[in-house]
Amino acid sequence: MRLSVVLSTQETGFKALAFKGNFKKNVSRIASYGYDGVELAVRDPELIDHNDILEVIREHRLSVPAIGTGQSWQDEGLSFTDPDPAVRRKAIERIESHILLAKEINAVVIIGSMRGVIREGISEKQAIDWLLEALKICAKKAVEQGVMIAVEPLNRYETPLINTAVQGIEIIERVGSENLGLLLDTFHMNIEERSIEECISDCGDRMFHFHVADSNRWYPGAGHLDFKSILKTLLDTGYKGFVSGEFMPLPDGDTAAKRAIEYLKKLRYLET
Ligand code: LER
Ligand code: MN
Repeated sequence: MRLSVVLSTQETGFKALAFKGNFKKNVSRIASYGYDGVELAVRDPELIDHNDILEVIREHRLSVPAIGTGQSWQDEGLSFTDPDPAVRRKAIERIESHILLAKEINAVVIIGSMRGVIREGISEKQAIDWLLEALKICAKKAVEQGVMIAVEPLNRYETPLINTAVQGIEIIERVGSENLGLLLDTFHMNIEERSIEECISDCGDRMFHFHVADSNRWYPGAGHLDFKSILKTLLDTGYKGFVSGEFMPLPDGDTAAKRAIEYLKKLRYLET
């Protein structure tokens, strides 16, 4: 099982990431701690130098399993369910641009916060219709480019749209594209699912990516989740992807990243 940790390519208001700021320095530290990859949180792919980024990543022999896109919502307010068609269009175009970057670095594109929320005066049906429309356009682009998209169920305090894996599977089945799967995140599952293990087993091979944080969104080992059981269940599904640390930089990003990998290595699943 390979491990990665989330690194933002720019400053952001999003709190649950261990690394942001100096890209080169951060990538070098992540590699030195023993990680196999970095998950890149990219607000706008047009504002970063793809070649520079690739060079630094390759220099440290790291993979990029996934690209997080949520900052387009958190920092710019773009979403698939905004009542303004121009904002919805911009959100779709933004994800299309993430898809092109993902193709270059062989990564999965994450759709988490970019689905948006249900705005006042908008019915749930309308929001879901907009979401389906956007996902269909993005899935078509993903198929053309040979890129996979992972939709992430998020807890109820972030959005009323797709809180559980069952709702996630329903939406990807309605879109009906092989290139669309799920990203499960232990922090969100701990809030929304009856059993984290059952949820992982039910999701099976529809899981394209996996996020870990403990119950308090600190690094794994800092809360009360049973990662031994969670990761065993994940491996039993045949999951071959990365386990990616998306946690708060507490007590600071470097300590959190080091403690996470130390703790997860002790569970002895990383060799397989
Ligand atoms: C992103 O992966 C995530 O888990 C969310 O909490 C972002 O809003
Ligand atoms: Mn997540």
